[in-house]
Amino acid sequence: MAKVALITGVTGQDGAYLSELLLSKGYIVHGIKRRSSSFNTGRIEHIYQDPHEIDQRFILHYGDLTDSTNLIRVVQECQPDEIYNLAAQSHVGVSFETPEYTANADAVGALRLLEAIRILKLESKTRFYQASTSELYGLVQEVPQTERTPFYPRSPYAAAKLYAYWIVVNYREAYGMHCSNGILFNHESPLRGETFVTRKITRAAAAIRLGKQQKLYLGNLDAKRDWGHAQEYVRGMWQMLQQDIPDDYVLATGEATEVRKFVEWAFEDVGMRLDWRGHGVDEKGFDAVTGKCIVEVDPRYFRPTEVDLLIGDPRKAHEKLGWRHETSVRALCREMVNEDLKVMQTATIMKEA
Ligand code: NDP
Ligand code: GDR
Repeated sequence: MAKVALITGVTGQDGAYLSELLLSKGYIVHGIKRRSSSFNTGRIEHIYQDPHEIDQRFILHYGDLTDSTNLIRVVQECQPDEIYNLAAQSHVGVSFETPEYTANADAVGALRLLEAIRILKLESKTRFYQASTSELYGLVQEVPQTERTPFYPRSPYAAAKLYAYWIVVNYREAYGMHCSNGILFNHESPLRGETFVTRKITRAAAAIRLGKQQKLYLGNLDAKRDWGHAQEYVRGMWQMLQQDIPDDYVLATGEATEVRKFVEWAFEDVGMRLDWRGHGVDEKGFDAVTGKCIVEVDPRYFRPTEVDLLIGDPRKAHEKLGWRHETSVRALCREMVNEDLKVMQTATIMKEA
């Protein structure tokens, strides 16, 4: 019998890679997608199966993490062996503008799914993965951060994810459910959402190289992140649910890079060298050959409270899951730039608010 998985957030970066992985392992994969006025399935088009096909193994359901009746019905229909809760309002900056919605989807959404499992009496059948995050660590308490480092969330997003983290631990302890938190550090790819900083940078470098954009406006260039490749991180999610005993795991590379450095690499990868001038809000990056200003700091992208440094210690995942990252952040940047050079040949530039 093929295993059945349900993925929320199936149309997102991780949802797309996880669907591919589970299909390659012979799973039947159900995904929850939101209704949208335009197509939002671009990342999963290549695995989409028409509902009229016989032997359909990839099945999409309309749904939303803010709608419990919908979630209960979808879980009842799929009877999943594994649920991966990846859906979220996942943008930290945007969470300051939509804090209530973020709490509803990211915190209560996780609770709704756990309750759906209980209401349907699937506690002993269904394993649960929660997309927890390094943003839980927030204000630096310890470096590098492990499963035991205290949390100090610094945004409505992180505070919502903190609730989700603890409700998962509580349902594991209270009801003996197989629930695990993956505390994942930033992971990127050519499928990364266009407003997260790495993709914003690689798209802009490609567009500026091709003469389709003049300037890249960014926020805090000093922030440091532990960036890995999303395709490798979804493997870790699956490995967590294959363990006999549920637990919480950090997935990270153990290496942190400044946003400024990532900008330099991306422009280097399109054959441009940056010459930085000024400091803080005045800081600007000039193309060393033409002398044109191509990068500028815009305070609109600063966050009311920032997370300065995230660097993870993935030793527990190495030892217990046998999980390891493979792609270096330098290679990740190059891969994203190369893909964006292809995308940008035909793309129209969308302006970020
Ligand atoms: P994305 O933003 O790419 O994808 C989020 C997904 O959630 C999309 O499919 C989106 O749908 C869906 N979604 C948003 N709100 C709702 C809702 N109310 N109901 C149902 N679906 C909804 O995120 P990633 O793939 O990068 O991340 C996956 C998860 O992992 C998220 O929970 C994120 O917070 C978490 N995480 C991500 C990390 C990273 O570095 N990528 C690191 C640590 C944690 P739509 O396509 O319609 O917008
Ligand atoms: P993050 O990712 O907040 O870590 O959350 P993001 O790429 O948005 O920011 C990383 C760092 O870059 C700084 N920054 C900018 N960020 C954006 N988005 N746009 C800019 O113009 C810009 N300039 C500088 C940010 O201030 C920050 O310090 C991601 C998401 O995927 C979360 O869902 C996930 O939980 C965490 O990673 C781990």
